[in-house]
Amino acid sequence: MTGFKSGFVGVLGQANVGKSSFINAILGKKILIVSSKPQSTRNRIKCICNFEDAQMIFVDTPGLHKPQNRLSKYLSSQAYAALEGLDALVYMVEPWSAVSAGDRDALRHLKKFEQPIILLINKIDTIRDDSVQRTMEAYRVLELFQDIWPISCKLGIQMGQALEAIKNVLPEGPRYFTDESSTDRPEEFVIAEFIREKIYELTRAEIPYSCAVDVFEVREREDKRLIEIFANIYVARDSQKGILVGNGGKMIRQIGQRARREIELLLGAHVFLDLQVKVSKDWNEDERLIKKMIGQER
Ligand SMILES: Nc1nc2c(ncn2[C@@H]2O[C@H](COP(=O)(O)OP(=O)(O)OP(=O)(O)O)[C@@H](O)[C@H]2O)c(=O)[nH]1
Ligand SMILES: [Mg+2]
Repeated sequence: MTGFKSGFVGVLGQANVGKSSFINAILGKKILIVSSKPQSTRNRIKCICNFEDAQMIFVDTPGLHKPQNRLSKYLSSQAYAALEGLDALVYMVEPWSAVSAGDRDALRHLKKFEQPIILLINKIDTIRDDSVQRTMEAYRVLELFQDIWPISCKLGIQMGQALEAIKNVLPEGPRYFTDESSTDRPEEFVIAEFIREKIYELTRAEIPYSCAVDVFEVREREDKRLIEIFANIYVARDSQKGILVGNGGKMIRQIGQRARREIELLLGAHVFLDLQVKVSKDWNEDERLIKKMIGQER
């Protein structure tokens, strides 16, 4: 079809600015995990958005941040690696009135990026003064962006305009993905992510950053309308196992209940979820184990 536009659009920015929230909002459903704690996204994840006149494949990335350990170093490197093969980039910030040191650093990397970049200033619902205008101005003078839009993923402010701005810079191209799926990742991956989201929601301090989830079996029962899911949660130390399991198993039960509800919505079926907590000693400080546990990059 002539005039059909398509392309791969990376979404990059500091940790916690709302990159995954933005993609979920555009998709109109929740595929990506969202958390008030930084470093929730660990992988580059492609999400496919179909429109009558366009197909946009958004590539979610781990938030940029100062690396504190091996795992977070790996995450930052994954974010920059995502720039390869993109047709356009969304760079996302919050309305902080100025360009932060972290953003300056990131934008230096982007000087070499030759495709169009759209700046989205998210969370404008949190602002009462003129910080949005000041943020727009601070970024405009850098002359790096094809377009700049203040938005709120939470309240759905100017999402249509942001989407149109992205579509405008995409080339004409084919529908790269023809099936119904919203992501290039297998179902097991999305399920594991939902479990991880509940760990982020319910635990504190270093616990979320010490967990990795492996969904190793999903089976449909023939006698009942039920999907049985078996997953291991790996922690880095024995003491973390105790915290995650909780008193009399209270914590892990709560994680399981919350995750099960979301997985049922995703799959549209009743779910039995079995979670086991295991220790993989210091996995988040060991590059080989990090790649094994979370590094299924494509
Ligand atoms: N007030 C407000 N909060 C938002 C908005 N968009 C996202 N958030 C919140 O910001 C937090 C971070 O959102 P995420 O989508 O996980 O951010 P992210 O950039 O993907 O984070 P990382 O994957 O850790 O880099 C969550 O608590 C969201 O609910 C918004 O428009 N307004
Ligand atoms: Mg994210």
